Amino acid sequence: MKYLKKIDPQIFKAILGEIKRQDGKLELIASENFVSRAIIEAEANVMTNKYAEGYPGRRWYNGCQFVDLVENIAIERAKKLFGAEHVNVQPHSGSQANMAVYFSMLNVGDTVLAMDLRCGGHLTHGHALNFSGKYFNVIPYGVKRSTERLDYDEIRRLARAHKPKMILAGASAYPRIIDFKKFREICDEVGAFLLVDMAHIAGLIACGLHPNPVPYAEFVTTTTHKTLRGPRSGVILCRKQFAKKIDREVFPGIQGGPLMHVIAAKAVCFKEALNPSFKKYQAQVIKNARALSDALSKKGYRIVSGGTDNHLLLVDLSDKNLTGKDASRILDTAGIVANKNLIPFDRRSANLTSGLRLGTPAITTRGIREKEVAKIAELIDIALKSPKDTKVLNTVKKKVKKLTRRFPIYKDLMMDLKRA
Ligand code: DSN
Repeated sequence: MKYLKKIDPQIFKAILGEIKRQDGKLELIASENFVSRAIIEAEANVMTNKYAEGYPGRRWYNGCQFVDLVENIAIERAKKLFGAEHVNVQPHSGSQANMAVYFSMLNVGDTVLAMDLRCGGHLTHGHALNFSGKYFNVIPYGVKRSTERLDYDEIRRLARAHKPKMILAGASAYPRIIDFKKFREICDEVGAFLLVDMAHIAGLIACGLHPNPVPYAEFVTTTTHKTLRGPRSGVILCRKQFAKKIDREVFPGIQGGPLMHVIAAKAVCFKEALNPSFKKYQAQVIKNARALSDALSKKGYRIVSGGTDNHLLLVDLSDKNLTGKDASRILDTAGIVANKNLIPFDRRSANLTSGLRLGTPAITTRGIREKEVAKIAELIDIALKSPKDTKVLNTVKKKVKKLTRRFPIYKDLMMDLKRA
């Protein structure tokens, strides 16, 4: 980045700061990860210059032979990875992937059944200020109070009562396996089509460590940067019969020119995910999440639903005299990054929350395993027990630093930057 350093030292410095922050803190935000150097190189290059509105072989601009190559490779790899009939790799984000499905299949005002945000759903699953909540009649379903797991009988009851045109399965903060077959059965009973937003668990699904929704759902959307460990972006998988509708809705429906450099990076992400080593990584992500859940549980923290089947867990802080907001701020001071999160039936507002969401994709990428996870649980506990004790928080911070030094991330990038 020597050119950047010379031309725009302010931005150079900020990027350097961000690399150091990512390397020097323990990243437990469940939706974040660290991409490979190959993905960074695929994304940061001259493909950003190219306009390619349209699809491979039928673009509105000339000079698309190389970006066509890239997009076709990305599509074929994603099809293979998830066993999909048709793939659109152009959505800029998960939200836009979801928007394309809504707008291609629904009319404004149509009824949709989707997971309640207060129980783990996403903004695009019906938040009042989001396009989904503004333009569609979204009926929320939640989890059972006693188990904090999806209640398929209740989902069926709601589906029968409201006759939705679409049922949306998938979540941003749900630690358990989702039964897509059951969702399919409910959809068939009421004549709805099924959209699965698998953004959080796409990496696990790619490796067969969570059931694959593709055989059950007409549409599956995902981001590519969470467990899938690719660039920030989105993808739509669908059945062949909807291919034209979806493609038309992405472009020209809701997007213009695709980001070809990001599509190149997505292609590399899918190649990495097809490699057998990716399965080992995902299996370790789950082992680490379980280890974190068990260790915190032993220290007296209540884990929502009693544990986890995937890459994340939700810690209930209601009996700790701490809000999720306070807890995440305290942990950040100590070098541990996590986010506040509503827990099912939370009595606090979305701004304060009673929960803390913790995920293991990023720490696992840097090589951390169960033994270190137990240590991390201990550090979390020490920090949360002494929220106002600067001395204690500083000691935790030092221990976090020591741990991150043992498991560096972006060592080569740091070397390059030092040389710049
Ligand atoms: N914002 C993401 C998350 O943190 O779960 C969802 O897209």
